Amino acid sequence: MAGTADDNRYMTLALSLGRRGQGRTWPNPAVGCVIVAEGRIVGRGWTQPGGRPHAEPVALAQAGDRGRGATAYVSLEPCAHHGQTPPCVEALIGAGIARVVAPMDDHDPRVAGQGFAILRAAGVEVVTGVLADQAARDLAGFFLKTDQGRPFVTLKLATSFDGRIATATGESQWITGPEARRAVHAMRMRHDAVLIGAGTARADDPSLTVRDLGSRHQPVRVVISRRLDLPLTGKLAHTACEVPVWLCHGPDADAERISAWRGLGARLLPCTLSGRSLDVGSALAALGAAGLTRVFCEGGGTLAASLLQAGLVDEVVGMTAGLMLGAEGRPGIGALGLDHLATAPRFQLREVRPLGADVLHVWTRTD
Ligand code: AOF
Ligand code: ZN
Repeated sequence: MAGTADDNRYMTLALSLGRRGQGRTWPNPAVGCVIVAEGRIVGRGWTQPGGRPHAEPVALAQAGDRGRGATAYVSLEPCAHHGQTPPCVEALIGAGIARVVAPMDDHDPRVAGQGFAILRAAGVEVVTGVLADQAARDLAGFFLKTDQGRPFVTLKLATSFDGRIATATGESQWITGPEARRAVHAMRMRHDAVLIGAGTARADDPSLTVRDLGSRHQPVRVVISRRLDLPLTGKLAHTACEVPVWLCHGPDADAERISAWRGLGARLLPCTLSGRSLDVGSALAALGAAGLTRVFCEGGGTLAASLLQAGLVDEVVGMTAGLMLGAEGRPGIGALGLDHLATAPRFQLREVRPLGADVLHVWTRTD
């Protein structure tokens, strides 16, 4: 059954509440819930950090007795399984909710359709398919992890007009302006992890933390480094105890380096090789198995090219400055080994807007 205009309006709110949890609910999805009684919002909730409590009990607790006979808008099918907490369907039924509106089935096999079936069997009216496209975008990371065992990958490219990330001498600060930098920090916060290649870790000594946004939440910092030849004295090493550092390394990484990083507090994820490089597919599989749903890749060019070649980039966020660095500048994307246009990775424009002196453009994969 299709939803009404009101259903769309309240589901829009549930979706935006759900997005508040993005980056901090992994391995669980970031779900939102709104309870509406007689045209008034009586409860709001979203999945809490670490994935529990789920969105529904938070909203139901706010609604209290006003939940009786009300409609619950949930941005994903309510769960049906007994985990560490009782199923949300039981909480909804127990609170006397008369109608549940949701965009789509959960992909978790413990739920997958069961949640809706239990609600219907208890006499609750269930409406599905409301704003399903938007929900699928918001929850894409959770669905990819569940269905394919890997997180959603956003590739960020802050470049000159001609797609360069540094001059030939390696100067890279600052190509884009302060507004773009702030936007990058906000985007980092909505991802479970920030991902870079070893070359970027060596060249930039980045901290990859979220600063100046009044939040204490920090995404996991992931470095892909086949041999673990990363400085043990840099910012990542110094802060590995405070903000998680995970290292994806190859089978030939030095045992002493492995134990040195472990001693610093890093988590080590052994991966396989593809030719002479670390297989990015195996790295993403390791990250998915560790529970990550959304990864924000910040370079460099070699890692960006490997991900694109493997068809593992789901969204590209471009920030482009009005600056020319020429062919001698370092490219944001390394060689892709392409012969034909037809085989070039292609993306579809989803959003474009000015960002200070720069332009922000967001692209999604077309397949
Ligand atoms: C909901 N509302 O807010 C979320 C749901 O490990 P557990 O017991 O917390 O369950 C995790 C599963 O619950 C997860 O795989 C997904 O199917 C669902 N997440 N469900 O009803 C929520 N976050
Ligand atoms: Zn639940």
